[in-house]
Amino acid sequence: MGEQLVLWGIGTSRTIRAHWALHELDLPYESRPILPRSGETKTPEYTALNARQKIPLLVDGDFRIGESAAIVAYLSQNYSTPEHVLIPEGKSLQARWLEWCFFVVAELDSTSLYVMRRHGTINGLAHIYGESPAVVTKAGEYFRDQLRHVDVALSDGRTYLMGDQFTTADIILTTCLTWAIDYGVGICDSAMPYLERTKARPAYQRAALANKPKALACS
Ligand SMILES: N[C@@H](CCC(=O)N[C@@H](CS)C(=O)NCC(=O)O)C(=O)O
Repeated sequence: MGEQLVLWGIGTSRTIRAHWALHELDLPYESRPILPRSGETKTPEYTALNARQKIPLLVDGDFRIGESAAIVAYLSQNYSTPEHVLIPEGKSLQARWLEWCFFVVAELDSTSLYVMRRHGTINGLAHIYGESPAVVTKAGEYFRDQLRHVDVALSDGRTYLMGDQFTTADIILTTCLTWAIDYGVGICDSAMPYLERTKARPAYQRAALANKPKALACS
């Protein structure tokens, strides 16, 4: 484990999660900068690695894992050190951490933002999945409604979702908030200073560079 970490995929709000966790944990890795909707996830070489034909994918020796939230959880569980930790200690705090991770992935990403992307025309995939302004509007409203729970959590003055400790739940949430802003969906008041804090982290800055395509090659 850890002899050679290889991360496939750049350019999306899902791929940056894995780059960010690697940088937070200060792990050396090799980046294979393939892009979505470029044909690069469909090549025989990549399909042999990941039959789901999606990015990101982390290869750790003989072990391979996809799904951005699972990748960052895997990295934090296996590579946290006393200096670099991305997961809280103790059963109940770990359960709470998982709850936040699932909440952000299920309610903010998959049910809301990704639905907007699938059926939207602005930066969207309506040409593939069908245009539906009503669905986009409803998904945006649902996002705002679910964001109330984040607002309540952040309004008690805590620095990160779990309190003082930065965890992978913050990585996933930050990418969703950024994605929402890009889509013109308003975010809650407490989220703006929160985003400033998370994005000011040096590991985020490095990950953003690592995740950036050299030339714009995807929509
Ligand atoms: N739930 C997955 C979603 C991964 C996903 O849908 N990735 C897209 C890019 S964001 C992809 O690889 N699509 C295939 C392609 O465009 O070739 C995750 O969080 O990792």
